[in-house]
Amino acid sequence: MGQVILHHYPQSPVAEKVRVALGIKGLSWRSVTIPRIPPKPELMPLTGGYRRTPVMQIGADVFCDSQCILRALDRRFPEPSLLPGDAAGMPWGVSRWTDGPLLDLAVRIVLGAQAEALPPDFAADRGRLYFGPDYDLEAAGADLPHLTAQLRGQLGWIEQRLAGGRAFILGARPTLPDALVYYLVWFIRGRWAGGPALLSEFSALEAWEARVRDIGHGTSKDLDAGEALEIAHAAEPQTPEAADPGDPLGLAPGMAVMVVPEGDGGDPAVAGTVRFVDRETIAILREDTRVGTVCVHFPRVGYRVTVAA
Ligand SMILES: N[C@@H](CCC(=O)N[C@@H](CS)C(=O)NCC(=O)O)C(=O)O
Repeated sequence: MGQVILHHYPQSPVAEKVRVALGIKGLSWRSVTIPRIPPKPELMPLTGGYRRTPVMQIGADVFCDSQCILRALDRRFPEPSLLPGDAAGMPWGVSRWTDGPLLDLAVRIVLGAQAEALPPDFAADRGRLYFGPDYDLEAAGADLPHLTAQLRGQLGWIEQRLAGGRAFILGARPTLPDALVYYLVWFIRGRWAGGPALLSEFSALEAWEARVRDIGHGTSKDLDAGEALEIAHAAEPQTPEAADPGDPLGLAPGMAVMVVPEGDGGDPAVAGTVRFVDRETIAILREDTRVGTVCVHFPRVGYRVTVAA
């Protein structure tokens, strides 16, 4: 089995979610540090244009989006499971809250609170990516008391869940919902001056946060980006061909498609040929001069697939 290679940078909250999952599973992995803003010339040959963080590579298979990454990790390394049987399905529903409205709120607070101090190129990139072409980080900064009230109420729900002695969100051991909530708490505490004071109200949450922090990130070793490309070039995609007769778009192996994150972030679409399709995943084959044939995986939920004309 090929080694897990994570393309990320230390400050990325969504990457922290995946790093915690690698820790829960106690995995050894290779770490490629990518730039925080485009261009990302040594990531693009792998993803075909997908520019978000993190991306996971296993040989010539490339997994875009933490949803896709976590699912692939749980399938390849089933124990300990991120998705215990008695909670099957539900954690993905929870992720639509944590990665949707809750992340949006956290980003508004973190970027809004330092709107004037952010490097202009970073502010322009993230403003456009998270809030669309009419972004206004100063407006978020001016709305901080309201945004904080929204966040505080929702952190209170997590506090309620953890109060009463539950060590982790689903019980005695850490699972996907812990990673889903932890990365936001990590982001709020580490990147917003008001974070520690806000969190100090929630004692059960803080005790849980320390337990998740102590899990760590598994064992990682740095890898040069160029070497990661060579690894992809030397490998063949391992993704089997799969069709889904119930697919609402009629997608089938061999079709030329474009895949793009939903929303107004200006993300580029990735072009390829369907290799694998089911309810949760689409994987497409694409060619690149630096890596040969790679198979790029995306979640279905949160992504728009169009059949190329
Ligand atoms: N839905 C994606 C969101 C990823 C995301 O937005 N990541 C942020 C970093 S935490 C990002 O890509 N920022 C821009 C960049 O790194 O270029 C996922 O779950 O992986």
